[in-house]
Amino acid sequence: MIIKKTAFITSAANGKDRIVSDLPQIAVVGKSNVGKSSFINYLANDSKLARTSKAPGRTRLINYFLFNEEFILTDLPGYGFAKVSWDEKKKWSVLIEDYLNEEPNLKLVCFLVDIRHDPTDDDKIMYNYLFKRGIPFLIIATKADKIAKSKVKNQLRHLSAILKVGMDNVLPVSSQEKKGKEEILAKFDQILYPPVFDDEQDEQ
Ligand SMILES: Nc1nc2c(ncn2[C@@H]2O[C@H](COP(=O)(O)OP(=O)(O)OP(=O)(O)O)[C@@H](O)[C@H]2O)c(=O)[nH]1
Ligand SMILES: [Mg+2]
Repeated sequence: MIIKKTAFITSAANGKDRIVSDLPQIAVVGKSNVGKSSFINYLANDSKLARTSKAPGRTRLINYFLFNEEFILTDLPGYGFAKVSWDEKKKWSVLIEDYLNEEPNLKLVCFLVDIRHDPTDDDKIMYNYLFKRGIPFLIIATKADKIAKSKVKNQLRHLSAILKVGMDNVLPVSSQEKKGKEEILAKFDQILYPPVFDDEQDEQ
């Protein structure tokens, strides 16, 4: 899949602002500052599409982006950011949870974790949630440029063992060095356009 055209659609601060569209959706989740918005910009090849920031807690709404007029990528608020009031945390977690629970066209979650660190307690909550709900997800290990190239494979193996997913489902990415998106876009292709086999032919 080649991304040729992207556009910001809108933001939602609560459930009633969420958009209704027949297009398939792919959500990007992960702790605050893990690199969700940068990842979206890297996929889009547009550093200004989603707002990024050195300070955690930048994305506070659900932001919807149209990709190739084919699917919608959603940038969700990051979780686990300590310097946010309890009320605001509650508001974000309801926003995230309701979206994951209720969005009928959600096809895949890109679950971002920092390649350098073990999953946090909040990551484990998110993992359990996705797993229990049977939402397909892909683990994306961000900031791969921050560790030596020779260590990347070991770290992916380590993350896949902790999260009990096959190595195929843990993909490294560096939005800064612009590396890793081909494998991720190939997964998007697989999910959005699964092969259709003709049953009748099998029976002949
Ligand atoms: N070295 C490096 N830095 C990165 C990479 N991706 C993101 N960053 C940096 O990490 C910081 C956070 O990036 P964001 O994309 O804003 O993170 P986010 O997950 O959207 O954060 P919230 O919106 O606060 O949840 C910024 O300073 C980015 O420049 C990467 O691949 N490599
Ligand atoms: Mg963000």
